[in-house]
Amino acid sequence: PQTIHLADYTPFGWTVRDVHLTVKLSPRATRVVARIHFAPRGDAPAQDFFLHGEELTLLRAAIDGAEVTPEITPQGLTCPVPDGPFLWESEVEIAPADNTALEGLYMSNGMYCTQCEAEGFRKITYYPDRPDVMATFTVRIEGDEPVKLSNGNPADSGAGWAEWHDPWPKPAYLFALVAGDLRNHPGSFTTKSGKEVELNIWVRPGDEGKCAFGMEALKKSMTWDEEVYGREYDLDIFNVVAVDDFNMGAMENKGLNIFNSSCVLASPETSTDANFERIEAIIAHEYFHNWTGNRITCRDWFQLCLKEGLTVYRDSQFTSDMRSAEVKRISDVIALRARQFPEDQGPLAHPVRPESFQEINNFYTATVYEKGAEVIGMLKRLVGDEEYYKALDLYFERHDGDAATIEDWIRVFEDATGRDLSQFKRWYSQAGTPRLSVSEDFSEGTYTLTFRQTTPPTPGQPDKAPQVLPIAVGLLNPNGHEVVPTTVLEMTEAEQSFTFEGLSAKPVPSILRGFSAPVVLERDSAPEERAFLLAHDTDAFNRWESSRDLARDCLVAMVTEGAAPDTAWLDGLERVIRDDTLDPAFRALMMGGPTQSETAQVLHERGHVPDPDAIWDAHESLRQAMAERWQDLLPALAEEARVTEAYRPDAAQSGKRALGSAVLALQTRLDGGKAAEAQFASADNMTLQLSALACLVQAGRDEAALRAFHDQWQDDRLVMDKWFALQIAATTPDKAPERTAALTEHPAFDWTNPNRFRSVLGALAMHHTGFHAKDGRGYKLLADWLIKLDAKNPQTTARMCSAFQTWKRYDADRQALMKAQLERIAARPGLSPDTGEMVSRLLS
Ligand code: B3K
Ligand code: ZN
Repeated sequence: PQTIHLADYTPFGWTVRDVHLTVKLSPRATRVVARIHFAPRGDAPAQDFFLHGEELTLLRAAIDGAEVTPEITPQGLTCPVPDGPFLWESEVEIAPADNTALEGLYMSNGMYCTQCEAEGFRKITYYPDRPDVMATFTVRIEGDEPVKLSNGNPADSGAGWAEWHDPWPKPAYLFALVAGDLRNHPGSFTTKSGKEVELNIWVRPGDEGKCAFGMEALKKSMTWDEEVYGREYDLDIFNVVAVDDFNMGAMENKGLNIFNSSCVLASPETSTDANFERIEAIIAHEYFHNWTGNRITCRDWFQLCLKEGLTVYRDSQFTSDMRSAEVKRISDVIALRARQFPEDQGPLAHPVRPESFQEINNFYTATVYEKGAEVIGMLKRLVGDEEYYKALDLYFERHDGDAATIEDWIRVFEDATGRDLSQFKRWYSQAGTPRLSVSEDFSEGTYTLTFRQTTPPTPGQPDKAPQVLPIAVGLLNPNGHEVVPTTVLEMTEAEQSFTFEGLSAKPVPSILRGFSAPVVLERDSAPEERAFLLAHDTDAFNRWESSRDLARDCLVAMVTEGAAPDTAWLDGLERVIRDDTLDPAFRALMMGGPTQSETAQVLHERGHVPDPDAIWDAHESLRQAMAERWQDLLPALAEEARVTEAYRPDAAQSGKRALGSAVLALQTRLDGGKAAEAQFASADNMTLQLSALACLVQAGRDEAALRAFHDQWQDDRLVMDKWFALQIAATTPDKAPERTAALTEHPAFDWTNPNRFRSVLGALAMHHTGFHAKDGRGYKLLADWLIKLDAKNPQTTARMCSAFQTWKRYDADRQALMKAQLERIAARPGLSPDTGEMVSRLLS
């Protein structure tokens, strides 16, 4: 396999004026006729005319009307071409019904659909399939399917055909086509300049009733982008389609977003509060790409974070505005630590802007997305809100219609703010999570904080330079009053001190408020100080964080020294949980505590080898101690969490239900599942039903409930995904691998459907103790299935290989077992390049 380097970028030698496609649909013999106008561009180095094309049968090719015979390889074709502009015509045949990789044109439940990002268009026709080649597209679809959709505006249609025209030049990865027997949930939106936009959510017959929430989310997103970023929609129509077989969440194709049905379909009976929040965020994310991704796209795939980091940042701002900003920030940091930190600290570590890759699909990672968004957040904190929006205005003005780079992005900020951002730019090129330690000094009214930063080596980057760290700090006096409100310290050196004058007593610092930089903060503060911040900090994030720190210390002591749960921390936590002036969602988060993988990560960071069984035991005894300690408090909290009005998936109600399920989980430890059984029987929404079922599984009292749930929902594929996942996720370690194996034999286990595959094998990978079963049966089971799936769907297989990314953290026996499975995958004849690249990076 070939490695591609950022440093080797060269522009394509031709521009494409326009593309005309005729797609004659047929499951095993779709014909694609392309007519493309090319013109040489003077500013590109001399090169052969090369068009990407994979798995295509070329039937005919012509240049300016004269037949030609190109030279064909598995990657594409070359052909002599005239010196000036010319018309390229080709006709190819493809078989969407045989396309199990779900990339290019494929079929899902009888419906045609496409996924072209990153490099799927080359499986539809011969084309310069690279994001810096932008063109207008006209697409004619021929077929009997009642609904036929493509990008842009509808141009014309007749019996058995429909034509679409997209006036906005775009790269091929944003091309989309959908055809099938679909029903629409219609809507409309008037933009701020008075333009009427037709909106549709297209679904399979029977799913019409699950579209209303997505439609409202879309309208809210359109309004928000106008109000906050001044960005208006730019076509007459915006279509969203739900498909069941999809490799990821959703795709921002111009004017025709395609969604994994799990990321758009919602109803109170079938979706949890968390599903609703995620759907709202993904609808927003894909919509926001219309400006950050589509109108301004990426020059090459190394610049992926240009659109993804920024768009994730924008969707997190949107969710903060729609719901609770504090709760969103805490949830984002939990997710960052769970997904991005392990990546950044293991064999898969790579910069936010990678410098080389074999398969770009392997770089749609938490680092590119979530750390990419953190980088934007830091930039905003450093320059301030006003300058940030000034810079964004300039970005849209200067680069509209461009395929841009991170250099362009940084230059916009430098020009708009007058700052030198050369050191800041390191965030894009240097991989790894910086560690930040801090010491303090107080004398004669002057308080000094001294910070040190180091970043451990990552693959290919042994030496790290200091990063620019915005460190948000506030100071509290010993009475718990804030004496210095949040101030952003700008750290640029490896070691740097900051002073605060005129203090009458030694203050208590609240450091890294709002998690102002994605670092590991190493601070050996006294437990009393953490308890003090838990009680008094005005920054909600750090209030939560101080409790989390105490929880981490407590769990580490329990695992490594057999210590008892820390009662002082539990007392402090109880005061917060009891405080009914605080948002129930925030209190639910406070009750949550670290996951077992997080404890493993913390142990690893502190130089211990994590033992999954010991971690399980420690978590169990801690939860049990909480339940017993709070047994008188739980009924009152349950009462407070009760929602009496009709179900609404908004922040207020979801927060209450989140508190309720945290309480129920503890209560189940005291009553063996009585309360959970009652809730399961009376639940009229999926949030309550599923949280009750989780408790019953946990308590081992699940047979009847699992059967009832199955019988109730067996015809709803998205709910059945939950049924599969939950009984693995919530079970005890000894049962997790067996249950997984048994569920792979279930008649409803359609392993070619990525959602179903993930709901079973993904649930195993996320069951920390179950996956890490000492005899290696968890590892073997996952590897067996990855090998099997790879032959059909390399993208989903490769992505799921990251379950092994922390393998070097564990004891020698487990390491050997995991390594053996990775080697077994690597040795598989015919392994896809996608999975091949992942396992070789994991083993390196
Ligand atoms: N841009 C797509 C992801 C495409 C993934 C290709 N393997 C969805 C998104 O980030 O919005
Ligand atoms: Zn995106």
